Amino acid sequence: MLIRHASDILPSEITAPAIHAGRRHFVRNLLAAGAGISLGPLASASTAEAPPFGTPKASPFSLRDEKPTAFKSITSYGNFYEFGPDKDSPARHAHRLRPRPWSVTIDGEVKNAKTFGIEDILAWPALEERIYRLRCVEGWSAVIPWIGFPFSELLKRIEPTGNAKFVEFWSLADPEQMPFVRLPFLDWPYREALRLDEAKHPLTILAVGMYGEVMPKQNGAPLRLVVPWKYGFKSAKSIVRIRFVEKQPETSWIKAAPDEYGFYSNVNPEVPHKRWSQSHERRLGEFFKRKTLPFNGYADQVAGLYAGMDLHKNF
Ligand SMILES: Nc1nc2c(c(=O)[nH]1)N[C@H]1C(S)=C(S)[C@@H](COP(=O)(O)O)O[C@H]1N2
Ligand SMILES: [Mo]
Repeated sequence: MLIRHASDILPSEITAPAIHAGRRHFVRNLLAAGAGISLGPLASASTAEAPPFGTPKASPFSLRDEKPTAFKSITSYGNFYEFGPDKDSPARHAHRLRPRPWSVTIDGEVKNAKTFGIEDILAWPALEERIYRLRCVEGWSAVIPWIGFPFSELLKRIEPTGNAKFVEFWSLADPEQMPFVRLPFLDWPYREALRLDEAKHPLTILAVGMYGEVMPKQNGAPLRLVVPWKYGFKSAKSIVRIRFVEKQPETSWIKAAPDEYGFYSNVNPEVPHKRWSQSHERRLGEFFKRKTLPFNGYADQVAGLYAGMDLHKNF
């Protein structure tokens, strides 16, 4: 008989019933979305359908000892400036987003520019659940069970040219769906970027869901970036374009305030934001602050990407 120790059990297994029910919900929503049908709330858990692409695999990169933040917290508090400037704006207004039909164009320094329908992407076989810390530049944090693909899955289907050194991520900017892109608050469309080696790092994922569910609109449906060692704003939501480029690109936040937002934006408790300290963070739903960890706790895996760089200058 196989006896497992508590430390061998993934958090996702501990929350198995909820996640399992959620997965059925996820799959059901995907099927409905693919067929262009909008469904009401789940009538009963017994309406389970067979997954069209397999169940997300638990990932060895998942956190094991930290409890996921409440789904309610992470879907009701956040930033998505296309829907307004307040922390509750995304939850209030993102219902206007239409995540189907949806396509993502891959272009720039690639040998084979391509446009993928979201259904194509959802059919990629490497779907995983990844439980990651998220640290926002404003000082709050969360632990989120994402569902997604390593960015390298895209690279299996796209061949960058030798000139590709950086990758840009462009969010949708449709004033019909996103009322605040009519205002010049940021340089729209929202654009973020990574160095190619950062994008290729196995921790970098393209997420299509969370908590066993299809991605909520306010969290960046149907496809968003997640880079767990960087501040949350690097993870562009509702992506429509991924562009490989040669030179380090401008990003929406650097354009807005170049002395406050650097290109790297690696979580760093030692480098304060221009207007506040980054030494501590408050986990959504908790009262006491905790210490912020270098690279958000992922230093063992990613510090090598920045060997020899002055992280005070390259913030
Ligand atoms: N397109 C777009 N993506 C975005 C943002 C945004 O305003 N627009 N906000 C960023 C910021 S500041 C954070 S902290 C995270 C928040 O993600 P969450 O709401 O899923 O926690 O999304 C990031 N991605
Ligand atoms: Mo943020």
